[in-house]
This record gives sequence, C-alpha cells and structure tokens, in this order.
Amino acid sequence: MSMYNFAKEQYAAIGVDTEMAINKLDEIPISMHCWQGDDVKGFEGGESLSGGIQSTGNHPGAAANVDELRAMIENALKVIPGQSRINLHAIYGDVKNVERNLIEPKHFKAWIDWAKEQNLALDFNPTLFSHPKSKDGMTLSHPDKGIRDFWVEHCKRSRQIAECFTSSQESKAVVNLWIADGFKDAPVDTLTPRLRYLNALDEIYAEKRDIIDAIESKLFGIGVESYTVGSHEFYLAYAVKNKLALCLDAGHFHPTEVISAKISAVSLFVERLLLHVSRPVRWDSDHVVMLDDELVAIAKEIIRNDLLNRVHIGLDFFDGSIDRISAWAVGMRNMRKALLIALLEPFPTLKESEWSFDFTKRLVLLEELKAMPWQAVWNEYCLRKDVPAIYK
Ligand code: RNT
Ligand code: ZN
Repeated sequence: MSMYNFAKEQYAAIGVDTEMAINKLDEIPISMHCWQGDDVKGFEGGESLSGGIQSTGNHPGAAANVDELRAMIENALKVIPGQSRINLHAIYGDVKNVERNLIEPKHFKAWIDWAKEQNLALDFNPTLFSHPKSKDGMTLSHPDKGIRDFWVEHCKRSRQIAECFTSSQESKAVVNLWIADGFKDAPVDTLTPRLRYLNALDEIYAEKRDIIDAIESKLFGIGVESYTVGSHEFYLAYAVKNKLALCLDAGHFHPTEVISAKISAVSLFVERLLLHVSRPVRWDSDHVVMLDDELVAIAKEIIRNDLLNRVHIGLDFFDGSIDRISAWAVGMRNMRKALLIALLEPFPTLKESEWSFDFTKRLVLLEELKAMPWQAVWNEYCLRKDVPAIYK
C-alpha cells in the first residue's frame, strides 16, 4: 500500500477525508511578499532601508532590478504548491526617480502584465519608510502639514493603483498600510500625533475603491521603541468603526503575545483580517517562518473557525543571510503545511468532546494527531501539483 493510501485510511478512521483536505488546501490563497527578494530595497534607486525595520545579512543573490526579482519569484513558485498571490510595495514599480506622491498605475503596468501572464493576483502596499520625508520618524502624523499631505497623496495613489490590479484579476487587491511613526523615548503628548493620523486616514479612505483596505499596527520598532502612533488599540478601533480589514503581524506585539490568540475575538468585530505571517526572534526580526507551534496555531484558528473567506494570509519576512528564493520557498511551503495540518483535524469530534466536557477525549485525540501521517498527504499533494515533495 502506498504511503498516501495508508495515511488516507488512518485519517478516515478518525473521520477525516484527506481528499477533501487536499482540495481545500490547494485553493487557499497565500500572498507572497516581493520584498524578501531584494532585502526591502525597491527600485527607486535612492534611499536604503529605514523606518524601524532592518534586513540583515549579505548572502549573494539579492535582486538588483525588477526583471531579476520577477525571475526569482517565478523560480520560487516552481516549488510552492497551491494558489499564490504576489504582494508588492510601492517602491517596486518602474519608479526610478519618480517621487512617491506622483506614482501612477502606469508605473505598475509591467507588473500587471506579468501577473496576468503568470496567472497571479497582486496585492499592494504604500511605502512610508526609506524616504527623506520619513526621516523625522513621522509621516502621516508629522506636525508639518506639507509632509502629511505628501504621504496622504502617496496613499491615495497607492489605492488607485491597487484598484487597477483588482480590475485585471479575479479577486480584490488587498492594500495594507503600515507606518513607522513614533518616538524613541516616551513622549509627553501621546494624543496629538494620533489625532493628526486619524484625520490623515479619514482623507486617505474617503474615496471608496474596489480593493480591500487593511491597516497594520506595531508595538515598537528600531528607533521607535517607546511609542508608536499606530498602536493595536488605535487600529482595531479604526478598523471596526470604518469597516476596514485589520492586519495582525506576528512580530508586532509583546514577545509572548501571539496573533493566533487574537483571530477569533477580532473576527467578531471586523469583517476581514489580514495576517502578516512572520517570525520574531526576541524582536520584530522578520525571520523566515518555521513550521512551529504558532504557525500551526494560526492555521488552526483560521480553519477551525471557518474564517477562510475573511482572513487573508500574507507573509512578511526578509532574511538577507540566506538564499532569497529558498527563504520564500521555505516560508510559503511552511504556511501551506500548517494549513494542511489544520485541515486534517477531526474538528467536529474535537468540538463535540469539548462541549460534552470530555476533556480526556479531547486531550487524547489532540496528542494522537501530532503523530498522524500528515507528511504522506503533503507528499501526495506536492506530487499532484508537480512540485517537489521534499524541497532541497
Ligand atoms: C514592518 C511591517 C511591514 C513591513 C512591510 C515591508 O514592521 O511588518 O508590514 O514589513 O510592509
Ligand atoms: Zn508586517
């Protein structure tokens, strides 16, 4: 008997249909972030990475131009099964010497054409870091109205560009806004920057567009250790009030705080969630995601609570110390493996034992599941998708 048939029988014995799991798994979109390919440099040709985040390491092979980046993405996708999307930042267009408040859809036409040809959907992000107008550590919350207006314009144009993505693909583009605004040391006035930011956001989102707008909080960053304008409470409230998607990045909370613990609660109040799946090591270090407990917990929360239609999965890491294509491959495959593990749970049985207060049965089954042959199902899935089951 083949490994897969053996696994299929084992899962069937606990009420799990592996064929159903494989089919469902294949359709879950995972948005792959373009910025792992070049260490978040982009193609403006100027500034180096700044704004509370850092890519470290100098492994050779970072993309030097857009053609190289696309070729690298294509190579990565050869070993990544399932439905992938590509997540772009505004600095990745044909934007050499184009100011950020002047970006237009035409600067992203080549990406749109490429995505069509590759049968990929695109997502987008305005870029409010690595720029002279973010050097004070403030952008949309800056005391200078001129600077705020500059970034408002950038964000508006980003939404317009993303709407062009939507119109040339089958699903809406997700547009995520993250800013690094904050203070190194504790400010005395924590309110005013938030007020300014609130007004800027109202301007940015005033126009309805055919996209999914998400906003991403962060507790701290390099140089903004003590206070961030865009805190979790700020965005949670703003997203609820204005019906935006809330982005939860795995590295943006206290070191022992996990986003898997937030998903179901928040899902009751926001229509959509975006996840930035990342791996913090002591800080928001954006390591490549491993198949660790938290990754599986994230996947289980999505699958168990039937949130696939409302939770958008995106990856967000950038490790410059290893091969960039392998970084993508490992992270994307791990995310999908975690989803497979979640799909192979006999959730109705687990739920029933919980709600009959049979915690013994729940514990026994959860522990047995850990040694069930999910790898054989992964293997079969990869074979069917014509990608290597074991990535080397
Ligand atoms: C930074 C945020 C943000 C960025 C990308 C490049 O801490 O996580 O999402 O990583 O936009
Ligand atoms: Zn993020």
